[in-house]
Amino acid sequence: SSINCILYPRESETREVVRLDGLWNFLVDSSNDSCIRSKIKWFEKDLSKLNDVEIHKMPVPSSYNDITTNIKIRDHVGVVWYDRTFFVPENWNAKNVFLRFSSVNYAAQVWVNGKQVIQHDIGHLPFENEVSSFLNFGKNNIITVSCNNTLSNDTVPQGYVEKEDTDYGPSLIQHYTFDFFNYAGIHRSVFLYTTPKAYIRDIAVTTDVSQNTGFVHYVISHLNKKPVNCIVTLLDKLENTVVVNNNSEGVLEVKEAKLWWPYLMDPNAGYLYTLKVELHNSDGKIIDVYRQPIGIRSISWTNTTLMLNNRPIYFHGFGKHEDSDMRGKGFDWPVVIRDYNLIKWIGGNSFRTSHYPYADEIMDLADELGIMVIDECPSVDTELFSSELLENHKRSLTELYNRDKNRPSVIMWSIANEPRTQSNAASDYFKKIANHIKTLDKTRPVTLAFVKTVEEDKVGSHVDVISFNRYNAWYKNSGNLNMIVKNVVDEATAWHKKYNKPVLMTEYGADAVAGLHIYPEYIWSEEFQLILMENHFKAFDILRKEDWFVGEFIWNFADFKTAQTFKRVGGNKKGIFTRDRQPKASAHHLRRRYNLLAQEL
Ligand code: GCB
Repeated sequence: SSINCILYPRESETREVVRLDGLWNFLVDSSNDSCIRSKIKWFEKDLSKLNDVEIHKMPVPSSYNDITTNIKIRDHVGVVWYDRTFFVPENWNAKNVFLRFSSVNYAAQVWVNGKQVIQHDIGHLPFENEVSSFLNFGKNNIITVSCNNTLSNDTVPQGYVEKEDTDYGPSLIQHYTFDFFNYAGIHRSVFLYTTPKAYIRDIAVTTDVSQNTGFVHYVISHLNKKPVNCIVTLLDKLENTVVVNNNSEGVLEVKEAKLWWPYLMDPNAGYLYTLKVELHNSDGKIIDVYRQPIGIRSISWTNTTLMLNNRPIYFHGFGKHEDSDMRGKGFDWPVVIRDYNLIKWIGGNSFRTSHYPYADEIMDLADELGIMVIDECPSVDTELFSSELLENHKRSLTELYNRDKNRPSVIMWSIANEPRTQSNAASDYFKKIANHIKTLDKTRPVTLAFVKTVEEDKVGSHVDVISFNRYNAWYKNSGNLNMIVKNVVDEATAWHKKYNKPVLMTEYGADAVAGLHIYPEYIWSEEFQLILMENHFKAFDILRKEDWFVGEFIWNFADFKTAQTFKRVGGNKKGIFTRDRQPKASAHHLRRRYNLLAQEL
């Protein structure tokens, strides 16, 4: 069992947080090779005590695929095992101790001291459980994690596994259509944290704006047996009290509120207040304290515009990936901060978390720096719409909503990337998916990145904003740069005409191998990527005269690794930055445009 992660682990007067990041022991389960070792219950062992050549040191967080020199580990299909020991202080005895995984790809089972404590199966999303009763206090403990990377027709995202004959006997091969390497492992931080026995379980905040006044609606849920007083204080950036309330539910009115704006629109960009929540018992003693950062802003939309604080917004940003050399999808601060510095250098105001939720810490920075985010759940390329998939897909959205609901940077939910939307089955399916997220959240619009043509599509009426991906002069009319402007303008217009909704382009682009120069421009060269971009800009400038055209996102921010195919040269090269985050010619060009757009805001 596992409970859904709601509040990010934060230290306070009443809470302690410890990270279990660092080196873990790692072993590939050979069950697929039908070998005796697969029968071993690894969770009953301590890998560090076994003298076994197959046991590796594995950094956490990281994908395991690119860390060793073993091709079998890189391409492994199935289960791997991780373990490590950790010390629990004696005085944690009196508290609740939670174990939280910020993400594991994909299906994870967790044991503490040989007893199973958590099971969870969707990647890119956190999960946790209270493990107090499994711990040895004042002693060492052992934690074991099994992680299974196989994808099937009912997992989010989907894939299928086949047993194929190889020169060394039958072997499992994972097939998938999505265009990024199927990295696996413990991708983000692992936390141990404590709460008091009676504690704040969840905080839900929505905000609204009228003139200069902000309204903060909040609901606190707490777990406690006796009655408690809930004191909610809103603090500004300098920790001055703005307003206090003595209810677990209410509305705070903030006169002359400092609104949350994207960084290009306001010097107070990314302004965050802190909602300090305290539980007191009847004699006024503090039971629990949690500080939740919040931003005050409003989002509204019509069939032609998307507005932030009652001002129309135009996105100019990126599709991205969590991807870097060696680390794969493993969280890494230098990569995260380098990326934000490059976003600022280039003048972007937004990104889409293509094609799965990004790390909490990346989202925290979007809140704090004032970057708008289209928050995408991990559904990619769906074409078989089973009821089991529907339940899993809904669950991925529930978990995403629970994690990100309080974030000012999240401007819109994206419920899927490029599903095959031409059938009635797809229409029924996405109607249910869109209703599901709309039931959870009425304050944000819902979109989907479409790839089927306007004529074929049967899903557009279920979302609030139409996003579309199209590769003119690349997959379509390859090499022909003279068919871009009209095609882009016509397609965007057709989407708007068909559904009467705001439209944005979530993907366009061309692969370019950094350093490959061919003039006149020819596909795969830096010149080609640049001119392709230039011609899209012409289309966007025509479209921007229509108020319903609300944004442009280049695919992709940086080069990234994919499955092995003859269509990819060491991965997808559509980045305007290389995989090690150096600019191609196109990055300099995009920078000129995004800085001009910024001046118009
Ligand atoms: C797409 C996908 C994206 C791919 C991209 C490409 O439409 O949404 O995941 O990487 O095209 O480069 O083929």
